[in-house]
Amino acid sequence: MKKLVWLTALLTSISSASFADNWDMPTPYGDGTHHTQVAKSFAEEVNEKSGGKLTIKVHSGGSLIKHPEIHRAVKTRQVQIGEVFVGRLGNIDPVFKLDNIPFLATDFDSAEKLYKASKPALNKQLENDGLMLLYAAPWPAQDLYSNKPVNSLDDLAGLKMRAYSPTTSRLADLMGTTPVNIPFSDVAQAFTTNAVDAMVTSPSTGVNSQSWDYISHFTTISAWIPKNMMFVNKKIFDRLDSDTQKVILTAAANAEKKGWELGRQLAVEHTNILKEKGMIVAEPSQALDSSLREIGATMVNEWLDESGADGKTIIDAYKSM
Ligand code: PCA
Repeated sequence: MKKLVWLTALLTSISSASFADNWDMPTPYGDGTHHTQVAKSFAEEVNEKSGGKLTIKVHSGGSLIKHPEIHRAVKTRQVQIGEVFVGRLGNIDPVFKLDNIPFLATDFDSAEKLYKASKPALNKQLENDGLMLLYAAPWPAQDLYSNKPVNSLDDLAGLKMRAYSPTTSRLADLMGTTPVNIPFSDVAQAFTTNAVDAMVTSPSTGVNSQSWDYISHFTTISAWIPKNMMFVNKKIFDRLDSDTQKVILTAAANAEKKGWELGRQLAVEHTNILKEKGMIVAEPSQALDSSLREIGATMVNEWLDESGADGKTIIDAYKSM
């Protein structure tokens, strides 16, 4: 009898162990970035609430899989779940490019509307690759870093501009600068070795890379509010029992809420840190602002040409909100 009890206990532990899933989650940015903090709290909530059935391990800062490979790694089930910067996928489909179009949605309320308007297309595009969107969270608005005051685009003419997506390369062209693709991890070094002269990114990325050590001027052009998104391989998600699926979806909704709150909060806090650290923070001159807005209008039109009827549906939905 004792043997039977022992055997039953053994079988139970084997079967529950075999039902416990372990997922690896690569993220592109480091632990200091709010996106990684949100990803970690998402994973912790799932690990805690799934009652041991699912454990997600976060591998931040490209430590398991480098940023350009994360989308494919989840698609091919090399890993189960992952995070990417939406605009980076611009060459897969125009809906991803929309995330980096300047002067279309420059404050958080508008950015939330644009997200809502583009979500069906975003979902559809991810589904085409066997992926499912879990949540998306914003960066603070994108501002201009330079080594001199920029009163008009002439002040930037011919400079090397960091780009981080197909859309920002196009922006650099239209600004009369030369785009240079530099991942976040190499930003500080790129400036100190003069591989780039200027960049458009959030105050958070300045703080995360200690921009006051390598650049002096920060102009608050508030050009757009890009996002990172978390997605899971749909087949892998579908294999989970419905309780665990619910746990994931609830944690994703919580993560999205937290991500938007943090984006709004850090936009202010991180700009203040740049000031405190001695960077020269200025609002854009009218000349700079109006020529940037013209470029924005050109880029919206180019995007509409590229994205056709699907793009028009998104922009119409956004404008009617
Ligand atoms: N920081 C990221 C993307 C957008 C942002 O604000 C970066 O510069 O790589």
